[in-house]
Amino acid sequence: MHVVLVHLGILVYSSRGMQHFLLRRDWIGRIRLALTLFGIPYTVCTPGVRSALSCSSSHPFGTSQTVRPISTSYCNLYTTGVRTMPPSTVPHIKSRCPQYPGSKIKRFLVPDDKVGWSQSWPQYNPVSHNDPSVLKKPVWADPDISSFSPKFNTVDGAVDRTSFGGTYKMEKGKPLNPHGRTGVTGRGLLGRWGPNHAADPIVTRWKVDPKGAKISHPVSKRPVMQFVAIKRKDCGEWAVPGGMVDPGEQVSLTLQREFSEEALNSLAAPPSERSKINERITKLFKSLGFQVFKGYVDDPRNTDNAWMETVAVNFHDDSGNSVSELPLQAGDDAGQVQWVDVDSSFPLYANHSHFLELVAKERKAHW
Ligand code: RP5
Repeated sequence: MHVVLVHLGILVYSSRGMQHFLLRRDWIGRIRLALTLFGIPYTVCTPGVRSALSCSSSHPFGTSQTVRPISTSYCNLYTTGVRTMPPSTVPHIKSRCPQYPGSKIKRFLVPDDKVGWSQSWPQYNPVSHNDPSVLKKPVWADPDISSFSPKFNTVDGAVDRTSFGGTYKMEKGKPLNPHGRTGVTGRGLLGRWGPNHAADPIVTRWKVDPKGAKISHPVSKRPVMQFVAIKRKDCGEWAVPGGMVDPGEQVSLTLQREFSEEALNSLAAPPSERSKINERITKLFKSLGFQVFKGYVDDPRNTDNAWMETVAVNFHDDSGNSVSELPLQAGDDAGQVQWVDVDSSFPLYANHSHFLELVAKERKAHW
């Protein structure tokens, strides 16, 4: 856990409405210098064994027209054509996967038309589940709801209990998932009652041929991007290397901490090397990034009373000689790490595909 308060930049708005973290303009030169100074062995992992703890089982109900399924596994693959997922317009899908991840718990199945709390459904009888890892009272988790007095919908001490979606409702003293029913009550695997805040760094580059020319997709004719993906140890799915925002932590710091831990394995490095990695990634992330997404995550761990929210920020190496040369090495929650082509057919954890789609559209890249 890192509780460090830093302020890395100023927020500006581009003419396209994208919120930019304008941190420094001279970052490329500094990164080149840093890359020259600190060399760490480069590792590209090969596909391995998929964990039995899967969070991608299929969903028995259909999906709404606003969601474009690209496989029969609704919980594993889908994209949306909208920038955000406001409550009531796009029903969450992975949050309703029949099997709750990391357990034998079966969710009470919720069809699309019964997701919204405004729909009366007297027969709704969700399963209560609090994972043993949460009940052990680790530092990252709240106590049981009956044994403390959290201040919901506000910043409660160091813990941010506000939602990007606005004020969430309470029922019988527990927060209600703003995206509706999930078939499970309690916290499941999540530490916080209500919103659990994360940050997702989307590090991208152009895919180039040996001569350095951009490679275009044969069908879309658009240039192909690549992003740094990790294979999650908990469920074996590929994902953006994101993580939880620690209490009191600035999102900008979470972005670089999680990237360092999961994609550069900074935690396994000796202290002297770790500080070099931190210095290097700090310089790297003080670049012009843009906020791709801020809001609810359709995470398979979500419950009726606990859910994931994130801020996803894109750091793009347009020239191909800064981020692209980072020495990738899987660490912490990541079993593998590698550059992956940005493509709608590549299945990703939660609604991370949606984030990549937004990046591809912003950069006029293949999707
Ligand atoms: C997702 O879970 C977020 O988008 C983020 O990528 C991730 C954070 O959870 P952990 O990786 O820390 O489990 O909902």
